[in-house]
Amino acid sequence: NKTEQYATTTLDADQLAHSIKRHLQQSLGVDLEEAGPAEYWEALSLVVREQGLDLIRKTRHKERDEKARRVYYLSLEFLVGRLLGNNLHNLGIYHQAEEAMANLGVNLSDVLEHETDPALGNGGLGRLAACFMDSLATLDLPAFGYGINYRFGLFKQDFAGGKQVESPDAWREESCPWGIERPKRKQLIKLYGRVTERAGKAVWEDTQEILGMPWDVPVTGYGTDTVNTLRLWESRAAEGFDLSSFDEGRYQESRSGEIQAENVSQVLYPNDNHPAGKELRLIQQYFFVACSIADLIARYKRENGDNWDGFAEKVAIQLNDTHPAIAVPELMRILMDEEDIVFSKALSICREVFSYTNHTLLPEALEKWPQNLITKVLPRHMQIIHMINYHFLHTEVETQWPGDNNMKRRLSIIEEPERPGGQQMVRMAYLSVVGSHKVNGVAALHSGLVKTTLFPEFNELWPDKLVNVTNGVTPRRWLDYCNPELAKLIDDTIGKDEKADWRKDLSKLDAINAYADDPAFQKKFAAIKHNNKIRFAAVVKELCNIDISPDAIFDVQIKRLHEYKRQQLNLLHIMALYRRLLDNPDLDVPQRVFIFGAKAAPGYKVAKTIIHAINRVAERVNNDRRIKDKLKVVFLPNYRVSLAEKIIPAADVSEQISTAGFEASGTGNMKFALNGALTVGTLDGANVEIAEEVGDDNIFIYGLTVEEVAELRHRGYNPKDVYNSNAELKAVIDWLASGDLCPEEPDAFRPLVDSLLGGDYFLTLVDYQAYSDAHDKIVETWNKPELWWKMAIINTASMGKFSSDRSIMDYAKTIWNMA
Ligand code: 26V
Repeated sequence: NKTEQYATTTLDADQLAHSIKRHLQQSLGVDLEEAGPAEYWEALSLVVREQGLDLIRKTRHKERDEKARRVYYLSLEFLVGRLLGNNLHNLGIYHQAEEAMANLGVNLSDVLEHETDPALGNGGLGRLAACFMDSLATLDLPAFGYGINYRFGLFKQDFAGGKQVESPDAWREESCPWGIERPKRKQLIKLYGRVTERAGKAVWEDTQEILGMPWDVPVTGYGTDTVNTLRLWESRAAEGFDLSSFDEGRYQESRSGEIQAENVSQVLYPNDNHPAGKELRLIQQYFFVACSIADLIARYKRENGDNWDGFAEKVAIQLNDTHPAIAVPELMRILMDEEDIVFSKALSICREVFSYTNHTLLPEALEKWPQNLITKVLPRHMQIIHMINYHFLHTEVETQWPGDNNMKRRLSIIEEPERPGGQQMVRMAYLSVVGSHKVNGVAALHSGLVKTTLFPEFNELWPDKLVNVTNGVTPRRWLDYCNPELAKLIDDTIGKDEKADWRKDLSKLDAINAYADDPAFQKKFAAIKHNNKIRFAAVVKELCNIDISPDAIFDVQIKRLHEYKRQQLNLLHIMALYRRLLDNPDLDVPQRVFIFGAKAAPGYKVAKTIIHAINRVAERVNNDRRIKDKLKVVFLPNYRVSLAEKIIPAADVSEQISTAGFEASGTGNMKFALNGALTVGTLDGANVEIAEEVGDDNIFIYGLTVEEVAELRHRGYNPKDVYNSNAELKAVIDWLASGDLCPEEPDAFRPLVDSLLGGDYFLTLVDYQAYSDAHDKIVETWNKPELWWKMAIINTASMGKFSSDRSIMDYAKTIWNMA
């Protein structure tokens, strides 16, 4: 009987309390009397882990019995966030756990606060991967996530004198009950060495070996028994590692000169949108790719035997950006060198299996590796890349553009040096396109630009290859879990029987549109926002010791710090508002709080300068009694998923103000609108689709469009002209440059001022006036509460499209051929 075999978790509060006590005493060895929230957190996590393991096993059996087609999501980052609360929700035992804890005299929310965020990602790309894992399980799709179990996640951030200071995030040291070591599934992978030919076959030898140990994290789905696996690899020294060099007396040399096995999974690279080009990073990429491909092939063979003809029917591999692109030559190598499959067949298998998601158009973020480095670390793979390139240029490109050598040079996977003596570089994006059957962008606008500006020739060659899948976010974490009062209001309004559950079908929210004008509903909606703001104000008081009023407009910009995201535009405007208040302290304006959260890549000078400047302005503004608390600026240190869960439900205004054409999609924009914040934003990324869904009247769109940006760039633009013609803008930039905000280091903000006046690549100054005008409209709207809450409700009600369930169904249909 199937239903019995795959029965749902049904634990009541008493059973939970019993299991919690058992784990406290028998797994953790603590007495009930001495247990604090940290111990209760661990004990409850162990209870949930048992449930997860039980269901993960059942899911695997079911899939094995059904010989299911699986999708493998390869990503260097999974920014999963705290897991206990989310798992309790998904397993349907949150309230039981609340009751169980209450009976033990403990508050569940205090307990949940004891979990350290697993910060295994930088930002949008890693968080998207986590939302996708949630949706894959919720939709009962057979899936594995593959990544790295970093010892150190993204650095922790502090401020000293307003400047960012980084420290290591040893997140696992606290104890992490979620990962389960699976020695049976360990892998041995090779690096370095050389390729020789024997009997007409390539042999990769004299290699160094590294052991990959998998840690499995169960991924629960909402309202389903499906629990998928996130398999994260940890590197270890293999037995015999370095022995050959040891024998030859080169032990010392190789220990210092080459990468040590244990280092490979130590640290997540913190450079969002800018590749570091380091040998260790390339090895990280290959390490987790090689472990994962070997692992999925072994699974395929266990379930389907040795026949490769069925492989592409059972396996779909999604490359999350180009970071795992080395998977293409790795699978080619296994097929050709180990399985004796000829090149052309191997390539067509790869192309059936792989697809690639592009997450950025920023030229500096597009990965290129020196050919010499790949040859050193992965000599056989470099040969295979050459073979793929040769085939691609001399059959496919040649057929499309006969005799066109210029086209061959432009499309080559190998980029020739511009200057003599320069290096040949491997273009990982081209390798990914050539090795995949589908390539997708992450929002309609972005995918259009992928076709027209990033890969126009590929689009001509393969007109069906480039497609769009607009990003989404999981409504479980980003509404149900983080905003329980709003979730309840929605349930009370549209019903919560299984069919109407917006948690499983977010388009159900549309029914809320009917209440947008309803005064009683507006009142409830506004009261919930107010409560969320009170709770968040307490967080701000605790973390920053700043008092903010829940009656103020909470205006929020939380995302990585990057010039293209234009936190500096927000800053310039805040400085102008402050000056307006100083000029006229009795100005009749609502109170406003501007809230920031952002980490800068440790080596990104201008980004760090912007953080410093915001903090200095905050200090000045927050301590100036003349403006009577009409303006406050808060920069929360160490922005991360668990903070986002507290900020987003409390936001009134969502800042999505990137230079048009630069933000591929954005996903924070979706979370804010879902929680009833109004967006001030440019026509960039998914903002365009959000505006389509909510309607132009319910969003504050301003600024240059993609076409206008291109046109202005083409015409040539001098930021000094804008600076000289806008007195307010000139005044705030001069103030920044004056040293007044940082007397002990008067030139501190020079890098920012120079970036703005000497080029202004991201057109901050050009968009300034339109941005300021948009904010005037925000204030005007705030002063008409019925209008404001109507717009806010329409935003929540119109977010159905932006569920990651819809994104995953799009992938399943158009790319993975699974639904
Ligand atoms: C690039 C690199 C370059 C190598 C060093 C490490 C590293 C780490 C991450 C990245 C990816 C940057 C691209 C990225 O995160 N893109 C974001 O993807 C989001 C999900 O699709 C999207 O919403 C954001 O707009 C986009 O910026």
